[in-house]
Amino acid sequence: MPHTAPPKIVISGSGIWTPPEMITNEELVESYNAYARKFNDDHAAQIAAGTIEEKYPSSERFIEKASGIKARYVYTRDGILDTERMRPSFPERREDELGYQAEIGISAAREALEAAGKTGADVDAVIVAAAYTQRPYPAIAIEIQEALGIDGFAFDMLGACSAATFGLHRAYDSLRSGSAKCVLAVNPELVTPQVNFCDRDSHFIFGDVATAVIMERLDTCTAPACHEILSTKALTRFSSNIRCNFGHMIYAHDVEPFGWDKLFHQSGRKVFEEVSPVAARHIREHLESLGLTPDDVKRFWLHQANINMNNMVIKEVLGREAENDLAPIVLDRYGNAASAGSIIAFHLYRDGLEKGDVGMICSFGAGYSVGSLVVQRR
Ligand code: CO8
Repeated sequence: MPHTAPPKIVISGSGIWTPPEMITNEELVESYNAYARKFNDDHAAQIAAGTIEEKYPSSERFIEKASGIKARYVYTRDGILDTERMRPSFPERREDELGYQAEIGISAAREALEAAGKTGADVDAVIVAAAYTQRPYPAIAIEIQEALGIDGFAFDMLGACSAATFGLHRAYDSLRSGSAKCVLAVNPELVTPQVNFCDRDSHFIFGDVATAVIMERLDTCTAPACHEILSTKALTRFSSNIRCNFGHMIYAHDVEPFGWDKLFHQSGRKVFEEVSPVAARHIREHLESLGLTPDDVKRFWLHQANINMNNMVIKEVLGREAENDLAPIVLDRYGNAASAGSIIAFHLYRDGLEKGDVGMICSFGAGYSVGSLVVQRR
């Protein structure tokens, strides 16, 4: 049998939907502190008796220093800052209306299609990859497929912080094997409904966004510039240090369906200390496997959970501090947008590389999971 080389695969377009509304640290802290004062007043007797823990105030200075986050975009501010509610308000949509995640995913997808010079008719696979899907079925990906007039197949996949990169890995594998010829990968990260805005440790972390990427074979690409995928690499290690226990079993559990553990919760310090070295090692080993050194990489588009974590990872990878544009930061204004962080960074900072320059997209976090793609500007 003659050996045929696998096709070259490229990212030919990317897109983003950024919510029109934003909440600053100042606003979030003001509302949390008002909520905490009222909670302490309402539970003064139990706090004095030691049966309930007092709530301590949140601080803007802490948030910015500990995380690098100054503000976050949100689908809606409605309800989040209301001290009687402390969660966003999303009116339930009818079954014949477009769902929320499909809506934001479609906006990002349209921009990605346009950048790639493609229409829905050119695409034959849709992957929705996110930390959450708002329902198990029908898949959000199939709803997006239908709305954009795409043939072929579509499916949803979860993967927490690495959903987006793992989704791109699946797109790459499908294109290499020939099971698809043009893939739309979408990350509708609508995460604020899962944030515990009553939890001082995590109320400031997350924001909403949707990102999308078009991946295809180089020989079908008509975009003026594209990024060839040189290699993909993934790693997972089980940890409950970032966890959400909400799921379909709750109906049968006879427990409080909206208890604190059913929302996002984590041991942030442990995550920081355990994930950073794993991510740095993964990046070095992935590059080494291609005969590359970290200094060969012109841009790192990293997961956006914490600026100190990104600085630590980059310092460990390079053995020195990085220049400003080597590993762009978007979490100051986007917050942690779950798995979409590295794709936001790629989308906003993909320009400025010369033909032949190498870059790396890398996610790390819940699971634990690390996912990377080494790309080359063409
Ligand atoms: N204001 C003031 N003080 C505070 C606050 C606050 N808001 N929060 C905590 N403190 C206090 C603590 O109580 C503690 O006080 P003490 O010293 O008296 O005990 C002190 O500040 C220090 O606390 P920490 O040690 O926890 O602070 P850190 O410096 O570690 O910062 C972070 C906390 C920012 C959470 C940091 O640990 C971090 O970012 N870690 C990495 C976490 C991470 O990467 N997580 C991944 C998230 S998951 C993901 O990215 C996507 C998948 C899930 C999507 C879910 C969407 C809902």
